[in-house]
Amino acid sequence: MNRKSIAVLSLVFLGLGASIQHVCADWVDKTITPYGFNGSAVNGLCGRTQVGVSMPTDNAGFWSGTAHTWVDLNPVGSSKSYANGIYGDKEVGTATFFGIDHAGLWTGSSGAWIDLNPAGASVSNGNAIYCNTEVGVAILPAGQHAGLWMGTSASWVDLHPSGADASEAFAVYGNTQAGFATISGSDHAALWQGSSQSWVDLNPAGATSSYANGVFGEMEVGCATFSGVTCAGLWQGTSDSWINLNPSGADGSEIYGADDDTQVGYATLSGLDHAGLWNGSSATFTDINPSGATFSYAQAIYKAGSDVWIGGEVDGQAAIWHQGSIPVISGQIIPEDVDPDSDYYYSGLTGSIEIQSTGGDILEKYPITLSNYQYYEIITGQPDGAYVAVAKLSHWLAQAVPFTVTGGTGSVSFSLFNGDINGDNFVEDQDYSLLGRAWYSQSGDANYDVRADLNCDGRVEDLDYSILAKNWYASGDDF
Ligand SMILES: [Ca+2]
Ligand SMILES: [Ca+2]
Repeated sequence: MNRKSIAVLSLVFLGLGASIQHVCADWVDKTITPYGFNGSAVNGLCGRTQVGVSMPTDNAGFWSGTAHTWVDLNPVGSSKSYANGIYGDKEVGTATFFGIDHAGLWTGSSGAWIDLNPAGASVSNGNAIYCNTEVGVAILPAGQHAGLWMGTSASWVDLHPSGADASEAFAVYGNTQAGFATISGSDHAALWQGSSQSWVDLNPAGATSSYANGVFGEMEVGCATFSGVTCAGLWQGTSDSWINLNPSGADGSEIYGADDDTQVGYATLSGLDHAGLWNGSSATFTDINPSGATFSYAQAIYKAGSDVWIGGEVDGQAAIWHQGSIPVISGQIIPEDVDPDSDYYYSGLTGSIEIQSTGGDILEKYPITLSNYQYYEIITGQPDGAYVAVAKLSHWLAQAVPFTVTGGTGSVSFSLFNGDINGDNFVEDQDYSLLGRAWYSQSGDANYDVRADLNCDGRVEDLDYSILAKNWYASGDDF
């Protein structure tokens, strides 16, 4: 529901797939750059799910609170992509095809990409989503126009105010859209209610430019520039309602998102941008830049009672903040019989993990990518108590292990039987057939099947057969 910051990417390298936790005031933060990437940013969040981008290849994706839960959304044929907004199970953003940006929509997977580029548009960007409405911008023959969609390219509604030089929508809440329109060469924060005619100019008196980056209920948030200083602020529907939130002593500031009575963004303190939050006045600014971090941005906030989550970035790494501790379940998932010299031995295997009640009801399910030494970490929404965790990796059988969540944390580890080549959670005849089809092949051969290479050494041969024979007719736990 907010605008992506123009952040300077850090060259600081924190380790692939690493989750690093800091404490600042009563806010705990965690960086969540996925395995295989060296930087990332959270652009939006809904509940405990975050959307954003991972670098250096610029892949759109989403997380469920940890590096290990990253799901890559980059569509087939796209050279780069960005996920900018999320609502429920829908993500909105932009993907680049043959050098051209197209706005689009996902529902949880890269294959679910829906291209929203309006007819006649040379370029478009999707910036935010709320319920069934997406907002953004398209470059049309008539110029740069703000607009909204309802899930399809054909649903495009042009919001461009009559007489404006350019416009863009950054945020949506209910039937309200927020962004800016360029009037006589100067960018003015703008508000719409679903049509170009509904446009309201929010530019505060005395401001040389302004942007509405976020909206929640009757409140718009963003920034306005006075005498060269960019100041965080909020509005309630009119330019006269502007409240300047620039903290005392800050060189500048900006707000990107809001939920309930809280606004998030950053303030520039002694030349460095620090993530922060406000509660409606400049004096309420709280600096949540982690101790030891150089710079940070808070992009989005989600509040559910006392459970408050903020998403953004710290030193060029995607980050989440939570008040109090971050509730995690962690441990190891050992895939048995892997060649210790294999690349897979240390990291990169993918699968999923379920948290079940002791009665077998599925409470949470997450995709996972293991990091170094088969470590995983997920954020749990479950209260303290007894549970069962079930882990499954590609050609290993599922294993259920009872465990408890105590004080918001749980620890549970697994050792999975190998040999389920077709992934049906049973080692039997079909797996034997697939092994036979790939028999004596090497990585790169036409008949090589990575699933049949049970010990992950790049060859399908006797050692793989031995593993199959050892676990013949074994079945996994319910999953
Ligand atoms: Ca099988
Ligand atoms: Ca092998």
